[in-house]
Amino acid sequence: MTTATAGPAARPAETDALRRAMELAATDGLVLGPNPRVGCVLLDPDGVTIAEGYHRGAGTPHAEAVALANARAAVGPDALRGATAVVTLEPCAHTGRTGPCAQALLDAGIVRVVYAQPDPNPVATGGGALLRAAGVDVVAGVLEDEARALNPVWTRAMELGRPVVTWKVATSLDGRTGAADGTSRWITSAASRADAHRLRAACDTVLVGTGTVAADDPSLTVRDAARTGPQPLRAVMGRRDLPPSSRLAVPPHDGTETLHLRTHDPHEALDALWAADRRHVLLEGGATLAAAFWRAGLVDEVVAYVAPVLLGAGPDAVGDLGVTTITGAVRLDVVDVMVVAPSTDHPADQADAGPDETNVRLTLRPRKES
Ligand code: AOF
Ligand code: ZN
Repeated sequence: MTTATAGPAARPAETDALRRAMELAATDGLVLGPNPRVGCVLLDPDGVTIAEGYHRGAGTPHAEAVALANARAAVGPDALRGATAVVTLEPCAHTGRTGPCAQALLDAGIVRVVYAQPDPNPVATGGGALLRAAGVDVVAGVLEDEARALNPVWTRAMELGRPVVTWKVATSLDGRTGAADGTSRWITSAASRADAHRLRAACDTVLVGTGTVAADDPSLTVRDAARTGPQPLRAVMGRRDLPPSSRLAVPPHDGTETLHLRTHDPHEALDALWAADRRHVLLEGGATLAAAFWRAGLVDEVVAYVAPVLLGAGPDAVGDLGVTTITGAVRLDVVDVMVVAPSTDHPADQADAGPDETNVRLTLRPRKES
C-alpha cells in the first residue's frame, strides 16, 4: 500500500537517507516490546548527514529525539536550523511514554520532514498534519512498503486495534493432536519443535485454554537456544482455576508471568491483552480455544506442523466450527510450505525425544471472501 506523495517529491539524498534510516531501524538485537522499529537521519540543507538515531524500544526516546540529541551533542544547539528530518515513520503527535516528536522537530528549527509510513497508531498519528500546519515542508509515503515491512506485525495490530493472532498447530497426517488416551509426546519431530520455539520467541504472548493446562500442564516458555528477548507472556483463557501445582501457576525462576483471562469470549481476551500492550498472540491449543477464535473471525495466520504419522482416533486440532456442509468450509490460502528436515544433532540424553523424521510446515492465511 503506497499513499500518494503529498507536496514535492523526495530528493535523491533524502531517499538515500531514508534507506539508511531503515538500516538503523533494523539494527539487530533491539528488544522493542510493544513499539515499532523506527530510524531517523537529519540532513543539512545540502543533503549532508548531521546526525542519526533509532528507537531502542518502549520507554526509551523515539528515533527523532535520539537523532536531535545526537545532532546537538555533535554540532551544538543551532545545528538544526533549516535542516531536514528523514524518518521511517510519521513523527508522533502524542505525549505517551515520551514527548511528541513532531513538536520537538519544530522546536529544533527543522524546515522539512520526509517520512515513509503514515503512523497507523490512532493514539500517535497526526504529526504530519501538525508539521504541515506549522509551515514545514512534508513529504509522506516515500518507500512506504519497505517501511511497513520493518514492522509487519505492529502495523497490522495497529490497523486491527488488537493483537495479531497466529494459530500454531502440530498434528498427525490425520489432523490429530494426540492419541486416543491423550498421549501426545511426540507427534512432530525435534526439528519441528525447535522451529516452534523460534515462532514462540517471535511472539509476545502465548495463549492456551484452561483445558490444555489441565490436560498437558505445559510450561509455555521459550527454550534457551531459541530465545532472543524476554520470555513471552503466558496467557490462559477460561473460567476454571488453574491447578495450583501446574507449571503455569508456579512461575519459573526467570519471572515469566502468567495472565489468567477468566472469559470464554476471544474478543474480551484480546482486549485484555491489547490493554497489556500485547501485539502478537500465538494460539497454542487446545481445540476448544482454537474453535472459539475461528468462530469469532479472530485468526489472522496459521502455522501448521504436520508429521507423517496416523493415529486414527484422538483429540482433533480444532473443535466444532459450525460447518455442516462443504460449501461452509473455512478455506485458507497457503502462503508458504517448508520441509522440516530431521535435525542433525541427536544428543544421547534426548533419546526419548521421539522419531526424528521429515515434517512439513505450512503457513496459511484465512481466505478473504471476495
Ligand atoms: C516509537 N519509536 O521512534 C517513534 C514512534 O509508547 P510511546 O509513547 O513511546 O509511543 C509509541 C508510539 O509512538 C508508536 O506506537 C508509534 O505510533 C509512535 N512513534 N514510536 O516507539 C519511535 N517515532
Ligand atoms: Zn515520537
